[in-house]
Amino acid sequence: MIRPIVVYPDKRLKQQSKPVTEFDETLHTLLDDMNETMLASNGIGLAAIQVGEPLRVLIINLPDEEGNQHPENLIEVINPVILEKRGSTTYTEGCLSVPDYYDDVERADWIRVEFYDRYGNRQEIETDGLLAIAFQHEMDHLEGHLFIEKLSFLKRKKFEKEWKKKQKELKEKKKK
Ligand code: QAP
Ligand code: CO
Repeated sequence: MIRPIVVYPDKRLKQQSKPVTEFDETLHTLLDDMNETMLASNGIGLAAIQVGEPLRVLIINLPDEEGNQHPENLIEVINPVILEKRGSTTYTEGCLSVPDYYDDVERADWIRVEFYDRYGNRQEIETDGLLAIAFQHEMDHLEGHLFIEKLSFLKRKKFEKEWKKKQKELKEKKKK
């Protein structure tokens, strides 16, 4: 089932997510719903809190060169921990909870992460490039952080201004 996406400035996005303790059917349904929701919204990554579940769960599915997403490339990530990180890289990020805003964010360019799959098996991954960026972006959600919090003061002002303008335009449209 597609679940509604929680959008900024909803306070739920600031919540600390709790570790998963039961790798049961409820978790599997959450993961399946998150995947359906992400694909329906043209996302490449989604954290559980973005559908209102404060659990340390995230999914990532990076598209291929043609921009197509494949089910076999889906990574389900439970209770992740960054064990090591190196270097820095900048990427123009977006977020399903901050629709239609994109800006440059600096992050580590190589990470080693420990996590669990849906059955509770421990996994470890070393990665760089877009996958490393996606892991860090989604893991920030688990701590209640959004990419816009990482912008410079001026860029954050630019975001707030554009966001307010958009909200106003949406209100005008509703009146009609
Ligand atoms: C996080 O972001 C991410 O504004 C996932 O209108 C960001 O899936 C991972 C999206 C950067 C790696 C690099 C955003 C879709 C999707 C929008 C997303 C929109 C439609 C964002
Ligand atoms: Co996000």
